[in-house]
Amino acid sequence: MSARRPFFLAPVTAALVLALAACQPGTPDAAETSATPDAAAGVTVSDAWIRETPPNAGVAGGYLVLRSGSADRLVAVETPAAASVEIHEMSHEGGMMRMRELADGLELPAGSDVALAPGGNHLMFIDPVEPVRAGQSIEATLRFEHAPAQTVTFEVRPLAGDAPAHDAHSGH
Ligand SMILES: [Cu+2]
Repeated sequence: MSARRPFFLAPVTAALVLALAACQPGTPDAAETSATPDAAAGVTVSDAWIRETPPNAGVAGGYLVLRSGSADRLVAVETPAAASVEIHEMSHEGGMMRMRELADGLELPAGSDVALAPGGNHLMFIDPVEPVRAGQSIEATLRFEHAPAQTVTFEVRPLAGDAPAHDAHSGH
């Protein structure tokens, strides 16, 4: 009797596998692919932060790392926390560092990290609605040429935030 069981079970298992496989094409699998961002088209955002500003500052710098699975472009950033947000690049002009708006947005080559960081490309939050203070967070929506828009939480870091050795070790 027991010798027949494998023959009986095998077709049932095969049928189940086929039924499950048939369900896959229409099923969104964003949750599964989030662990391997390069495998999917879409943009992964990490380390989003804004530098704390002195009172009455007219602008605040925003930084983050973007990684797109396919060639894309960051074209706009919107937030209720500032009058507007511009995407700026830094360039040397006549020996001086100057910043200017990237009118066509920021290029995101497929599969590489694009870092916006102090001293380089950055987001410029113009006329913050309230002073930008360390410990707060600010939400902003990133719009891309191809990928769906994405709302990101920017953590506000202290003015000395890009020199962590100073405050991190001062206690001991
Ligand atoms: Cu700027």
